Amino acid sequence: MKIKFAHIGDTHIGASNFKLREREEDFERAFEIAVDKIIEEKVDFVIHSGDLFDRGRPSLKTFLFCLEQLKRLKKANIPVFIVPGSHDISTEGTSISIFERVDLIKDVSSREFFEMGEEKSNFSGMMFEIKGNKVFICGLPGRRARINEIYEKFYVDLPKDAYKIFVFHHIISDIPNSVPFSDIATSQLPKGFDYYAGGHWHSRFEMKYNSHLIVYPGSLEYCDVREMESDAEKGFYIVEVDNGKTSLKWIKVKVRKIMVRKLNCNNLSAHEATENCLKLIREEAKNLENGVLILKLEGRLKSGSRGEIDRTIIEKVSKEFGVLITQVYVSDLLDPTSAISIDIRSKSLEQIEQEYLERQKYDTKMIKVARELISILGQELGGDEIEREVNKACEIIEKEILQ
Ligand SMILES: [Mn+2]
Repeated sequence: MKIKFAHIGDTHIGASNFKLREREEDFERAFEIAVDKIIEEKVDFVIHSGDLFDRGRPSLKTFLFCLEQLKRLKKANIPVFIVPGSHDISTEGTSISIFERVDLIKDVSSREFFEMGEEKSNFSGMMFEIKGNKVFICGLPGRRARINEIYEKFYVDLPKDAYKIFVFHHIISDIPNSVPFSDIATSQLPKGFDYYAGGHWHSRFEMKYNSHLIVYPGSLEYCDVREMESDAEKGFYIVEVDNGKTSLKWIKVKVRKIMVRKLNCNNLSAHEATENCLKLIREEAKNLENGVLILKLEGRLKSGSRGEIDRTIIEKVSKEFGVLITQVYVSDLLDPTSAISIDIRSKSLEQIEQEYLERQKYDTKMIKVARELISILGQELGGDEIEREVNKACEIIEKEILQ
């Protein structure tokens, strides 16, 4: 058995960042590049694990763009199988059903999903033959309501002689840091499939499940700043099955440069912090090539307030130097007198001290000295001891800071 398919997901066509038309075009461009590569790779079919569109009712422009791309796949004789994701569904249904009517896409999510009974529900799937190989595809749409119950009751008659793919748009508990976003325990996934095509989680993730593969390609473009910070790459998978062995090839898709920088503003005035932002923009502009720059300011200002970081001049210089946009975040920047609040539940005094000093953005050396001083000054001392401890403190400061 030899099968080759593409697994893509969370393409969010129609999405944008910072209300920029350019970023909306980037999402389209990413999809177009993916379609180019899919055609180039001559795959047998495409699996899309949901969130084709960013909204249940995409704009006409977005819809027509997607139509053109699906037509290209159709022309290349590559069928597309999908489950609607959470973003594809609106109160009126899903726009994907329009593509289905004109035979450009096949929704493999079970119709029985909405008519579930009390007992085990027998879900159906789709069987088709490609180059003499049988492939069975079955899936669930990206709905949240009663989702645990639905997975518990999920039952499907699996054919023996087919390659079996389960397509779903839910977050499993085994994805690191997915809590509190996970929808189901990994063990709730139905057994017996060869490939589990996941969507809804926007970062690339692969794992083994009863010696088969669970795969999330993640989103095709950076949907928000968190993804810009955490994900090095975006893309999708080409999956090859050869005599029962499934292998994955990652295809990177990059449309625009995105750079995230942290800027320590400890002991700076608001004006100096702004100057540092400008300096960084001037230095990095040539590497950015009309890209997106995210500046995260942190530490405690010496004077002025975080509201005085001059975004107007930052935007102006950013444009002058050919950066598409510079976004400045000040949520981790402290004003000279603002308090730091720390959740102290189930933490030791040492942990609280450490966290407090880290939040102040002192470097490791300073934190070490501060901890020593706290411990010295925290003792109840008398007579000679005081002088001895003060000398000790001075030594530490001299050794660690003044040298
Ligand atoms: Mn999504």
